[in-house]
Amino acid sequence: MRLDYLTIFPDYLAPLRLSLPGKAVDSGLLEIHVHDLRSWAHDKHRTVDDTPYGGGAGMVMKPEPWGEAFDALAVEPGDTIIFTTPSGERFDQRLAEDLATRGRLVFACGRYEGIDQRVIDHARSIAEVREISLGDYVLNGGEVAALAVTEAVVRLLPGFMGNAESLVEESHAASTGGLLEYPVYTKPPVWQGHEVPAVLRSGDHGAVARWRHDQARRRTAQRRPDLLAPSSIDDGSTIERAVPGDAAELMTLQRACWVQEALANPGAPIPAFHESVDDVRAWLGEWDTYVVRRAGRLVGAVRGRLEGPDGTAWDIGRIMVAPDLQGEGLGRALLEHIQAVAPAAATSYVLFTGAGSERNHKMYKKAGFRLRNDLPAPPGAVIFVKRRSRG
Ligand code: JD8
Repeated sequence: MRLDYLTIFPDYLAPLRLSLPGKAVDSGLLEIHVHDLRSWAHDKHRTVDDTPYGGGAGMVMKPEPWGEAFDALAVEPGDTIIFTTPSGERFDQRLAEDLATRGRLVFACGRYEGIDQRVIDHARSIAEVREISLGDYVLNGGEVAALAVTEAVVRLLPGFMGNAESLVEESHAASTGGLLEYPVYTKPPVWQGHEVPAVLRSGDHGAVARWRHDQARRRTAQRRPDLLAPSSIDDGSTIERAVPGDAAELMTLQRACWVQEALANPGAPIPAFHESVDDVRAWLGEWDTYVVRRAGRLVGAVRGRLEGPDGTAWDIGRIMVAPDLQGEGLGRALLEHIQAVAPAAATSYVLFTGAGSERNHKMYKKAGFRLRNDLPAPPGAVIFVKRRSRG
């Protein structure tokens, strides 16, 4: 991959030669060229900025030096010009993975109040253009963002990372379902009175993997619920927080879903049958409720809230999947999701279902829930409980 940088502060990009890319250059994996934009400003002061048309504070970068620079760098249609700008598309791992497929990236690092818009418009006529923002905060120029994008892209290049498989387990990597990383530990086993979690020294790889996954989901739920919100269902359906406007569809769906429960549990009272839209709207205000939509149709839902004597039991309920879509894993995904979004205070999960609802029993046991016949349950129902694994 070839990387070119256009900037009025070439020294700002000196780090490129230091860390990661340095080795890649030596191994021929990478070509790095940093160019001073003033090389294409020909007046005595090598001016690259001027006052903004329409007035206002600050200065704008003149178009001519950029145009000449693109010509001098022989930028061509197969190349990608990256303008780092606060008004760009948000940079993330998915975009990094996309840019890592390119042969040449040309970074246009602006300063002042920005670059004359005609430079971007012109660039679109000679190459692929991506306007990229590092994040929702204001920097003084585009160089820092160019450095960050470079590191995130170059480390994905085949043959670059010493141990490629470590890429697999990273935050935001598609392979981890976009979850944040789990906590990591190394020797000594006890430090400053802090012990390494016993499961990590157990040698039980299955238990370690389950612990790490749960830690990653818990961290993500607490720190970045937005990463969880989209969906952990890989068929394009989205899991979203329910809104009052979902009440009517929810009322309809639950009536459809509990018909099977009624058939599987003759004589058992089914509260879901007797709730009006207003009743549903009312309990939406008392429960954290999530709905699954597929092509706009509400096809599944689940709710959760803290209960129990000390408010540490995450009571899960109304797991529902449209009868015509059952058996595709939507129920399992909803059960996983509602556990993941449980607040930190939750130390256990509890739910009940019809005593005769064998298929539900199977799903809950597979998800690590235990049938607790010793606990009081609503008429015709049984209780399932699962301890929440702690670090
Ligand atoms: C390029 C000039 C400064 C920005 C007036 C402050 C990226 N995530 C990001 N935040 N800021 C930038 C960025 C800022 C830049 C330039 C990128 C060129 N500035 C300007 C507009 C307000 N000053 C960025 N990527």
